[in-house]
Amino acid sequence: MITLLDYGAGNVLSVINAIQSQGETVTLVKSAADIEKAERLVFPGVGAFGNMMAILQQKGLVKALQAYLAADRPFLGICMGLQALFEESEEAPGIKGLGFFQGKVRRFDINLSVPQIGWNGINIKKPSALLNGLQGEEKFYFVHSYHVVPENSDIILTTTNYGIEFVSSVKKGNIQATQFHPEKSGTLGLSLLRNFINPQTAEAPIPSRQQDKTVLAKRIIACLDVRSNDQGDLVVTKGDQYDVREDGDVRNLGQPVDLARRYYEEGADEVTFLNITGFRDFPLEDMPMIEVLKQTSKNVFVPLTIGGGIKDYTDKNGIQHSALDVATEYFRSGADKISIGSDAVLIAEEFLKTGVQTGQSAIEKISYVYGNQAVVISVDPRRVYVTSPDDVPHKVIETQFPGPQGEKFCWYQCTIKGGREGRDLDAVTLAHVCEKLGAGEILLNCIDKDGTNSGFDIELINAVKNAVTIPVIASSGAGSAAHFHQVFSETEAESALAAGIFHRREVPIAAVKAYLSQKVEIRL
Ligand code: 1PR
Repeated sequence: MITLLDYGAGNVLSVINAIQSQGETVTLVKSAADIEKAERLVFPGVGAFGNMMAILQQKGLVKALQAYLAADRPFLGICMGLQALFEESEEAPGIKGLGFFQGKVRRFDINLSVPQIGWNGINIKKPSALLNGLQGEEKFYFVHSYHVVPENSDIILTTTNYGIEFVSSVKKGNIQATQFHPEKSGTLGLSLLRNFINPQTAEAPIPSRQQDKTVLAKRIIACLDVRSNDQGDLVVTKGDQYDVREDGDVRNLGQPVDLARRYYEEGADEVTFLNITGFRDFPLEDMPMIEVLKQTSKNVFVPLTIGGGIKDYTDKNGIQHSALDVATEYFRSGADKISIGSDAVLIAEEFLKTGVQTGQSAIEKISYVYGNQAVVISVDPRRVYVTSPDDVPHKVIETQFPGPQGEKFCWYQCTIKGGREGRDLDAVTLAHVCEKLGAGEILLNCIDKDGTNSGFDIELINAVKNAVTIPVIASSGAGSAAHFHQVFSETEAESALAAGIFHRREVPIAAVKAYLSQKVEIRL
C-alpha cells in the first residue's frame, strides 16, 4: 500500500494511475494521522512553491511530514516534492520549506529556454536500489524552472545538464526524491516507481555507459484535434487550413482515447488534445473531454496537454465559472498542461490597451496556482502580406515566399475561434505578452500550413522564437521526417507537433525518430 500526499494542485491522477499500473494500491492523505501511519509515502507535486507550502500549512501536514522524514521512513518526492524538502526557494522568498535538507531552490539562470520542458538524461553519482536496471543512457521527463542546490553533496543521487549541471535527484537513507517525473517517463519511469514500491536490498552500481553531459531531447508531439461530429460522437478530426469538413461531414480519423494510446506506444514524447470547438461550449459541461483525459491517463504515461474553451464563463443558470476552475478540473482529470487559444488573444489585447497587469487574467491566475510550465498558449496565426514594413503597426518580417502580388513582407495575424475571426494583433507580440503574463510554452500553429504536408513555417517559428525565452512547439505542415529535421536545424524550437501524417499513418512517429536519430538529440 502506497500513501500518496495530494495537496490539491496539479496532476495527481497520473501518479495514482502509474502506481496502480504496477499492481499496487494507493490511499490518499486526508490528515496528519495518515502520514503517521503510512508505510511508504509518495509526495508528487507541481505548481508553485509558495502555494504548496501554504496548503501544507493550512492542512496541518508540515509537522507530520517533518517527523516522517526525520524517522527515515520510505519516502519518494517528485518535482515539487523534491523542492519542498529544502529550506527555501527563490520562487517564494520568505516562505519556509520543510528544511529536511540544507540548501535552497534556485531559478535557472541560463542562456536556454526556461522552463526546461522535456526528456533529459541523468548522471548517476552513487549506487541506489531506486535506479536499479538503468544503463545510464535513459531519458526522463522534466518540467521545471527551479532546481535544488544542496549544501551537502553526499545526498546527490543524480545530476543533469541544462545550461548548468544541476541536481536532478537526491537520496539520504530511505528519503529519495527526483526533479523529473517518473509517472510521465514512459516504461522507464514505471520501472523506477516499481523499484520504490517493491524495494530491493541490492543497490545497483553506477552504470558504466554514462555520458559526460546529458542533453535535452527535441520532443515529437502527436496532436489530436477533437470535436463532436454531426451525429454527436466525439471524434479525432483533422482540417486542411482548419477546415475539418469533407463533403459536408466532419472528418473522422478515430477515437481520442484509442489514438492517444497508439501514439504513446509508438513513442510520442507528448500527446496534445485540442477541443477545437471548445470556444462554443462550456468545458465543465462538456464532460466527454474530461472523461477522455481520465481514460487516457490510465494507460498513457507521457505528458498530456488539453486545450479548448479555457476561459471565464457564465453558465445557462447564471453561475460564473473561472478559467481556473476549468483548468483545475482538467489537471485533476490527468492533464499536465492546459492550452489557451482564443482567450489569450483577448487577454493580450486588453493588456496592450491598458498596460496593466491585473493578476486576474486566466494566464496569470492559472500560472500562479499551477506554475508557468502548466500554461501553454496555442496561437492560430495567418499570413497577411504587405508591400512595406511601414504599412502596418505590427511585427513585419521579410519573407522568402512573396505574396500573390509579389509582396516581400508579411505579418502573422492572430485569430480566435479556430481561425474564424482575425484580430488586430500579430503572433510575435502575442507570444511576447503572454510570456510576460506567465505562460510557460508557446504552441505555434500556422493556418496557412495546417494540413498541407508542405513543411513548417520556418520564418514564423524564428520570428516568434526570437521574441520569447520560453519553449516553442513548432506546429502545422509536417509532411515528412525531413521536415522535422529542417525545423530543428533551422530554428531553435524545442519540439515539433504533427497531426495528419500520424493519423493517416503516412509517416509513423518511429520513422520520424529513426530519421532524426543520428542528426539531433531525441528520445529513442
Ligand atoms: O480557442 O482556447 O478554445 O482553443 C481552441 C483550440 O483548438 C486552439 O488551440 C486551436 O488551435 C484549435 N483549433 C480550433 N479550430 C481548429 C481547426 O483545425 N479547425 N485546430 C483547431 C488547430 C492545429 C493543430 C494541428 C496542426 C498540425 N489545429 O493543432 O494539429 O496544425 O496539423 P498537421 O500536422 O496536419 O499540419 P480555444
